[in-house]
Amino acid sequence: MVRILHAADLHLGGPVAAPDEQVVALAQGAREEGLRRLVELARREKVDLVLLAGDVFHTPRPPLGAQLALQEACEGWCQAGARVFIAPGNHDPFIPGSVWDTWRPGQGVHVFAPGPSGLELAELGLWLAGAAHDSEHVGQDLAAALPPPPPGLTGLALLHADLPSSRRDDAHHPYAPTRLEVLRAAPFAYWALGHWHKPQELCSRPRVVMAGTHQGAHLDEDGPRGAWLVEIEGGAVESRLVPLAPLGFLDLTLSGLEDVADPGRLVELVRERLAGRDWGQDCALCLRLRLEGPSPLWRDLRGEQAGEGGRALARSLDLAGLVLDVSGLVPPLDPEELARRPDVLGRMLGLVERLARGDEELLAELEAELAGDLHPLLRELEPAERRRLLGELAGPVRSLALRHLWQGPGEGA
Ligand SMILES: [Mn+2]
Repeated sequence: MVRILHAADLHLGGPVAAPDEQVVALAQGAREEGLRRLVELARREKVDLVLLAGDVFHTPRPPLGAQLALQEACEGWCQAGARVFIAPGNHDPFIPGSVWDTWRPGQGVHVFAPGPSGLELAELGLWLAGAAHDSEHVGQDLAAALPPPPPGLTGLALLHADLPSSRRDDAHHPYAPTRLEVLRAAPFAYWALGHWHKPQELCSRPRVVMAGTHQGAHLDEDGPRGAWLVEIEGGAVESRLVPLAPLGFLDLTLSGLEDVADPGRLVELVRERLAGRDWGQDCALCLRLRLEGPSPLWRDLRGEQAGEGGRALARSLDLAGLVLDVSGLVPPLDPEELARRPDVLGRMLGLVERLARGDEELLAELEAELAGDLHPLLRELEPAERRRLLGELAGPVRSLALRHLWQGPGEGA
């Protein structure tokens, strides 16, 4: 059996955002700590090969610390008995003067150069094909050009490449674009890919795996991140993601909090959503929590109290960092009933309800009032589209009015 560690998009030397000041130090060292964990994992699992599918560095000429970190990792992998293969990507293309151009890797480490090539790993019965990006914008389908395995060897492919995804309909991104059909038709048993930062298996036969980054860069790269352990035995290929990012990001929105009056219940609700996901050992979690809609908790989390509330929630939930967004949290009131009140809040909510209904007269008035201040992009829109967008402001404006103008029962507005 051959055991492989497949990782990509380490972006060494690149930033990791610290959305909360509590995680600044963690974020700074997260990529390199993640790399040390990759070495540990290879040692523990006794892997034969380490495959790094591009964007190992964030830039073609990364800082010295990032270069040393990879050097040390390669020494660690080799000492653990693994051979290391790297196929540079669009962030770290193999160009003159780049780190790959000047680095002299030690024995046991191979960096693919531009131009598809393959090499025989006869003792493992394998053929490994790969190619480096030779610019930041490779328009060629490198996957289609990889040399096939000679008879009798199992083929592996190592590449940084883009595929059409559900998010982006345009298939022609200049990052060695290819298609799943191309990968499926080629004679490789395992495609070790990089480029997308979200880890995912794209196909099971042949096995096509986008490794994902080993450490998310910011809150939008949420969910567990790590590297893939691949086992090849005979014709069978198994792969699983091992989460190991030192800093985990999670983006969570909770609504339907009408009956949540006590903070303990809120903590429970968040815990339920955190459970059931494997973040790996020693993962410091940084959560962005959006609370939305009417809730009695609004009172405890308004204005300056949101700061103290956030710190208390972070402690209760054992989080390394918490970004609490309560801008959508409103008092548990009936806006339509309030809209009938004869005061500022009532008048305001009355206008918001008309806005939400798309009241033509009000929208025309608003457009005239805002004409000089509208963003140029908004000004260029068709009037109907512009009015639709203005109408969408009703929700946020209603939240603002309720949060800031309503003082609570008996206190008036
Ligand atoms: Mn990339």
